[in-house]
Amino acid sequence: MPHDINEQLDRAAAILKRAKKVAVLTGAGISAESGLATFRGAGGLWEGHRVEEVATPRAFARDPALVWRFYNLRRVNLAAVHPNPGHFALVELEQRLGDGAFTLITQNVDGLHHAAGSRRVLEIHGSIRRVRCSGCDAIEERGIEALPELPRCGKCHALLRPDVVWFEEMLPQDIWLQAEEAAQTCDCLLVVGTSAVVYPAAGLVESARINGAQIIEVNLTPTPASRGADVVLLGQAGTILPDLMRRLT
Ligand code: BV8
Repeated sequence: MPHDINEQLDRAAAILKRAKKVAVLTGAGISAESGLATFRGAGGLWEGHRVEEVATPRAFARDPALVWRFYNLRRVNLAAVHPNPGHFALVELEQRLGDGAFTLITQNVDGLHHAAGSRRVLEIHGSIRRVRCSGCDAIEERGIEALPELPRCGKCHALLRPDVVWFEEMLPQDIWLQAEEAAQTCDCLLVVGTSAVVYPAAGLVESARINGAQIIEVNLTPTPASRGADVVLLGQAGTILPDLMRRLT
């Protein structure tokens, strides 16, 4: 089927205009135009490891220095990174809808939605701007300051770890329950820049759909979420989302 982007954008705008409650699910693709590498596909490898190999509790137990090198590099990179028009378009969408009608669920750990000004943000995979003690579980905001290769807890001296959700770990339950609720009660779920392969996050799309939400997807390429989507907008989030916002006025 030919992909007439203007027609698809108009269809998506019509869905968003009708929706009383909107949820958004974002992934690494929305930060790509800010200069952050995505996880899968070209450039998605780090020191010959896939993210699924570095971001696990087993990897941290085996070689914490390797894991910290991966996260320290990403933390340091954030100093030169700023939100892009895709992030700002979602701030605009939140402002249009108002409190109680908008939830932004992100798999990203970069903090760029907050930096852009989004308010109702659920970081379901945590944040690399925080550290958590692997011994006493104390959580500390550390921004993007450089950390030693093996940082230790000031209270109990156990190793600190990034406060993110690794593979094979449970998501933070309170945040996850809010994300599920938002997906199950929205009229429209906007799915942006995610390969939609990491669960349970990817399951939110199906969950929204079976509860009657319309699905709009924004991505460079089709994903497993495209099959059940009402509108698939193929292109860069930093171009598509601002265009979509202009069509809401
Ligand atoms: C759990 C966080 C219960 C920190 C990340 C089989 C065996 C074992 C486990 C499983 C299994 N099957 C499923 C599982 C569960 C597993 C999973 O889903 N695995 C998959 C990969 C098979 N999930 C878990 O383990 C989760 N926990 O299930 O708990 C449990 C308990 C014990 C044992 C088993 C289960 C926890 C998952 C959390 C993973 N955390 N990292 C960090 O960032 O370092 S994963 C990582 O992937 C990212 O953080 C991100 O959050 C997530 C999703 O990736 P995306 O954001 O989608 O990024 P990706 O690169 O893939 O895609 C980018 C997309 O953007 C592309 O589509 C591209 O086309 C597009 N794009 C690019 N540029 C643009 C663009 N689009 C628009 N505009 C652009 N400019």
